[in-house]
Amino acid sequence: MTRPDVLVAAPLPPVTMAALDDAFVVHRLWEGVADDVLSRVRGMAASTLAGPVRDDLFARLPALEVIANFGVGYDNIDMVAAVARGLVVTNTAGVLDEEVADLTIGLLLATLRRIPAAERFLRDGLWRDGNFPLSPSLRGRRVGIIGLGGIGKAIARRLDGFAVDIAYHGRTRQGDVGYPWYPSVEALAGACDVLIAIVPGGASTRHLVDARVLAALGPQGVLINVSRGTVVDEAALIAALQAGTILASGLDVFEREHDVPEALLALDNVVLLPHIGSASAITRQAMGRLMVDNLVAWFETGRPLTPVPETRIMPSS
Ligand code: A2R
Repeated sequence: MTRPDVLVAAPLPPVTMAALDDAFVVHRLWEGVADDVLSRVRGMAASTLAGPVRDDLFARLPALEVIANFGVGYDNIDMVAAVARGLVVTNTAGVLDEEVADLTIGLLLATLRRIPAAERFLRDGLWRDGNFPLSPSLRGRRVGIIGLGGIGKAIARRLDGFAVDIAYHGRTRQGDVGYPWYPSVEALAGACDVLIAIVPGGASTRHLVDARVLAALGPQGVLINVSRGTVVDEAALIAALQAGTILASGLDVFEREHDVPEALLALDNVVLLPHIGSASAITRQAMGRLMVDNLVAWFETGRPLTPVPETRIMPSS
């Protein structure tokens, strides 16, 4: 069988690029690809890291059948256009849940116990002159998870071990989940003093955490965002942090990556990370493997392993 032509949107880990090169005739978009070559492309490896995949690109790819995304979130892909063109889209659901959940707990504790500030204090030689100020605590807190999906549940499993109360919000109450459900983010915020956002990005979750939610969270409230920057109204968050109407925030994602507002950088009640939720070597390797396997499964069997719900393709069993 001739190897299908696959377009790669942006550089991926070397082991993933090697696997793509083994299975397909690979074209690297960032190196420039002629239109007659693009017209042969049947598959695409996309990634959140590569920026948006829009209809103007699809228009140059008339033979495109499948987009395999490197990442579980696929808000980088114009799904309306993809569905209209009958494209199959896959993500890397499942293989990064535990890694992102680990990072979330690390960010939560770093924010509450002020771990980065404490380390700076020691490195700056200030310990000789006195002890680091007492920090807030996770003890006695109630944690609200916005989006109790694969990653949200992995976070909840960890939090069970920390002896804190847990509640959640999603569009629907989950029958098999014992944690209390709240029908709105604002109601959840009113009942909790930690909020963790782990929903998909895109239009339906844009500014789900806004000024009203932050006001409901209250002056002892802590917001952790490990989902997408668009989920939080960043201007409202900055205002709340500056005014002290919430206590602190830990952010792994931002509205405009990689452009973090100066106003956030100037605050000392935030912990800011450069979108590293899934960014360990082993997990990025697993994501790359699943992305390649999805392309291979599509071309060999017409049944990808982890299609996203919008494409209505049954996964292979
Ligand atoms: O709403 P539900 O009951 O379908 O629950 C899903 C929830 N969710 C939402 N909650 C409130 N408003 C929305 N508009 C909304 N849309 C979805 O988010 C579900 O509990 C959760 C998503 O779960 P999974 O599909 O299993 O996603 P996973 O793997 O946990 O990843 C979540 C996101 C990714 O899309 C990336 O943006 C980020 O985490 O890494």
